[in-house]
Amino acid sequence: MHRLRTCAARLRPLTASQAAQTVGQQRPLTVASTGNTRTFQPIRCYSAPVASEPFLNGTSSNYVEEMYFAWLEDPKSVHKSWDVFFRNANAGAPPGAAYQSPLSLSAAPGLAAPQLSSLVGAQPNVEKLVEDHLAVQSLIRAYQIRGHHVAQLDPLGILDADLDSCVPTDIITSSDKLGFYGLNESDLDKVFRLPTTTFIGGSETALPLKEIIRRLEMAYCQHIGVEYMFINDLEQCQWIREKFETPGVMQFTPEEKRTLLARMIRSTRFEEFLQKKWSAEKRFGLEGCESLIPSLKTIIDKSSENGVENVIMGMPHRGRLNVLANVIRKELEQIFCQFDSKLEAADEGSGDVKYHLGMYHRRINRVTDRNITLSLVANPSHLEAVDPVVQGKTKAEQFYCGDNDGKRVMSILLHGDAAFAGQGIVYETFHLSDLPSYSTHGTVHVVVNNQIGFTTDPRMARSSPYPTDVARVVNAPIFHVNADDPEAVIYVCKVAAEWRATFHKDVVVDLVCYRRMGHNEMDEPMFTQPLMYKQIKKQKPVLQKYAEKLIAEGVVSRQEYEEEISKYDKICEEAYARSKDEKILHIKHWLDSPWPGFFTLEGQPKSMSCPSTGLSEEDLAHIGQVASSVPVEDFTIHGGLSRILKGRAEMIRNRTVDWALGEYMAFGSLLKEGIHVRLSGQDVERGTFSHRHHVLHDQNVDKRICIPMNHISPDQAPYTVCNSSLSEYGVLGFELGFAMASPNALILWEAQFGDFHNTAQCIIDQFICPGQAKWVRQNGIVLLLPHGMEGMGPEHSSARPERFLQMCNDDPDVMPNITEDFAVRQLYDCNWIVVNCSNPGNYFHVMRRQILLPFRKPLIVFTPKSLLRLPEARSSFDDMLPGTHFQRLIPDGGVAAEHPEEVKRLIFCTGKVYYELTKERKNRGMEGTVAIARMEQLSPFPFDQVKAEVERFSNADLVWCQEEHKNQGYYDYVKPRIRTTINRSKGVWYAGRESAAAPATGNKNTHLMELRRFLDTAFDLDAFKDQQ
Ligand SMILES: Cc1ncc(C[n+]2csc(CCOP(=O)(O)OP(=O)(O)O)c2C)c(N)n1
Ligand SMILES: [Mg+2]
Repeated sequence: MHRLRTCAARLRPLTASQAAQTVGQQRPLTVASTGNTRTFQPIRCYSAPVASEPFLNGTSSNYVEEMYFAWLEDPKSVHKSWDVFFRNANAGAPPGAAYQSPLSLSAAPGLAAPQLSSLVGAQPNVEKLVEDHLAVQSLIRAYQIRGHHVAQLDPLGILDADLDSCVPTDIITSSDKLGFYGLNESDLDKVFRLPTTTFIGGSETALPLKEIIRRLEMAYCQHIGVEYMFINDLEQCQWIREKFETPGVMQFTPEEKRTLLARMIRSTRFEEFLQKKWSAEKRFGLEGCESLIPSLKTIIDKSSENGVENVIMGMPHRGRLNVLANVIRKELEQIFCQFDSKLEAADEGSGDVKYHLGMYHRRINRVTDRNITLSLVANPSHLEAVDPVVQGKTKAEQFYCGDNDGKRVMSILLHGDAAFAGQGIVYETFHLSDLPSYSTHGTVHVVVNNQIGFTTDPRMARSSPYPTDVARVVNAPIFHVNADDPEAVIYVCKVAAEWRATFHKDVVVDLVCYRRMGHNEMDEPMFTQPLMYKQIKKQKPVLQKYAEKLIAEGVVSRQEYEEEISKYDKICEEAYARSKDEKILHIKHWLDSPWPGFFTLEGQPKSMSCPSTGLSEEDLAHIGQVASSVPVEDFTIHGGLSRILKGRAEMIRNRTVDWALGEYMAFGSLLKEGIHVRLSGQDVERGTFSHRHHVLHDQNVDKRICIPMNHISPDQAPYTVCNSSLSEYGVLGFELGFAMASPNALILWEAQFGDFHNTAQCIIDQFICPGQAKWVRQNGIVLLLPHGMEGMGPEHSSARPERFLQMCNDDPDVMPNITEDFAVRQLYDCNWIVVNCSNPGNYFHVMRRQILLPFRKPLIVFTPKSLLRLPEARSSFDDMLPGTHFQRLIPDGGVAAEHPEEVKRLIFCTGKVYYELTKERKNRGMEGTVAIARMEQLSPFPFDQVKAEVERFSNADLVWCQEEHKNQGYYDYVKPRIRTTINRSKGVWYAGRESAAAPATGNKNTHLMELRRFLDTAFDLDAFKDQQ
């Protein structure tokens, strides 16, 4: 490579002064382009040495580099003139002097390189030959790069799939375009040697120009448009060229054609059946893109042949029911009963519309006779939001089965054209594709490109030529295909699956199709796309076209074709009849991720209790020791880190933990118990606040790292800690998907600062909060959201607790029955758990509880910033020993508790403000009159413990104190619940910042003044007198 670069560097064009010395004859070249005639500046100086030729710029120099490679392997593989040129260049000829016109093309091989002094000398015939060969090679390259622009991709024949209506000037769409290359019609019968970077020759090494153009057109300008020349890997480009350029490569056996026809029949007749039975129901039919079904089946068959056992899919509304029926093979009666509005749901929760539900199915692949598991991940309406979720689930399945390179588990993502181009999450997901802790080793993307998004034309929907251009960012090849040519579709799908199996990189299949109906079956498309839909009405359905083709070819008879149709119609009718027997809808039949053995057979938790989350003194000491040492030899850590580790060792000696150690104890103990822990997010390895240091870096050896958490015990589960890409939406979606795969793992996503979670709002609103209610599947993902008003300005301050609390499903106005298992039952009933721990001991417990609970719920944790290092905010081992557990509410245990009847005020608070309140109380000497209770679990609300605390301080008034603004934070959530707890017998007064639009001030002084003000209120026992 180095030699090539050196040589290529010598091939660069001369500087202006060098060029001036060598300028020879210059010929203006005229070429006709569509419509007008353009005069080009001279582009070649043929009497000048090769080195001053513009063809050595850009793409051409790549071409020369490739030729140089080929020459290195076999000097005979390049034209004689290039052989001489490379020999001279390699022999050290100065720039501009390496080119020599060969004496004769038939000169004996092995001729010694001529003296450099004799190099210059023009031989017009030979020059013309070299010139024409170069022209032909440029022409081949032009087809490889731009052939897809003229491919016939649109089945309707009215739109350009690439929005770029101009025809490239260097593609020979008419014979006058030959002039662009300095060629003319008389050259068409001349034979040209083919470069090594094309496969159009098959076994031939030279072809007449006419045939070269014909073959290029066959390869690049028919129903397949291949976009790949941006890939900067020669091997990958060659691989693709071979697949598409080799003559006759697209051959199908009659058997394959019959299978394809049968699949087209299923796809088409399924939609027709639904239309017939439920003509007034939305189903987002596939009409116009029926070849999607055979396309997916081909990808799956081919992947199964290559060893894939598990395929995880994500897709939008379009054709989803068809995919469930004909790809995943969900029982038809189950699908049909979803159309019966009278059936009652057997499961709790809201359920979801039929075209959002997920599915999991294990079966034998009929083509390969191998077991295959197919799942379709449930998703919301929010287009593309499921993409990272699918990737996370795929990664997890790969991880848990030890599939390190994606040979056994893969993902397929389907997209609509408008959504693929428009939704930023697509880009975020692509950017995860090659990151070590996020890669799924290649995803096959299939775009249902019906050239419309609801009512919007592509021209109004995107600025990129193709809807698929986003995939270029990761060098994924893009295969555009006219979806009305089912064989072309099948071929590209085979290649896509092989690409994934060979290179383990993403690939895109762009099914250019149309949408026969409106956006849904109720919609009138003629309002907005009248001409397109006039054409669509005339369009013969693809099944009919393909059947006629096969009948004409004699592959099937009309009778066989009709029998196949009746066979499938009968299957549908029978399933329809069976669906009438269904009395009840079971959403749990639509689970996308079964958790075998975790629940009872009826799907219930195995108990309604949670064991103590405490840990033995030895375990605490042992994990503490790992956390404060470097468990590998000859590893030099940074001096500052040594001090941190010493500090940790000192704390462990004193049987205390700070926040980082508390977390270490939680993660370390779970790992020891065989629970995989995965912590992902921006800069999580060190920790945004430089407190965590889970990955140590050798100061002397580049990229040498050590993860002490993986040195806790020999048979522990692995710990994954990974700095993520700078994405919230994508990465949180990914971790949510990861957490779906298994209940026996603690999966955490940490925001850099809590407020950044809102760029992942869709994952929170659409998946995490209502996921179980919509799709039955529980999820134990943990969100760590740094939160706290510390004078850092409007951003970096608030994780927006109010939003999470507003979405909790518990009723503020109903006092629940306090039973013995109340605390666990409440957790079981909630949609998510929201906590704000004030000390590391409690944080440790809530992390462990997350796994020791017999069910899974999302956990939202507002985590501290300044408390990470606050000496008062440490915990003792005593708070973490066996028998201890998470405290939902930490009651006042100080002076106030000694004479509770003397307490005049009970302040409820949560999180960091507790330390400001206790300091203020001490300063004011009010420890006997003001009690402070910490609400550590905000939701589900600790009704029982709040009640006990209020009853204990029966003479006290009640204040909720928070550092957040009044319209933010927790007040609106806790106030009605406290009132319900006390049967509305007292008021709940507010001490905190006033309502505001921004979460925090940017001015430090204002920040402190606000703090002072609300502390004054909190301790002014007369403050609320007027309001009583
Ligand atoms: C994030 C998001 N925004 C808007 C919508 C509303 N919507 C539903 S379908 C649709 C058009 C989708 O077009 P396309 O991706 O091309 O899929 P098609 O329906 O054509 O198959 C829109 C805008 C949505 N579902 N999700
Ligand atoms: Mg569309």
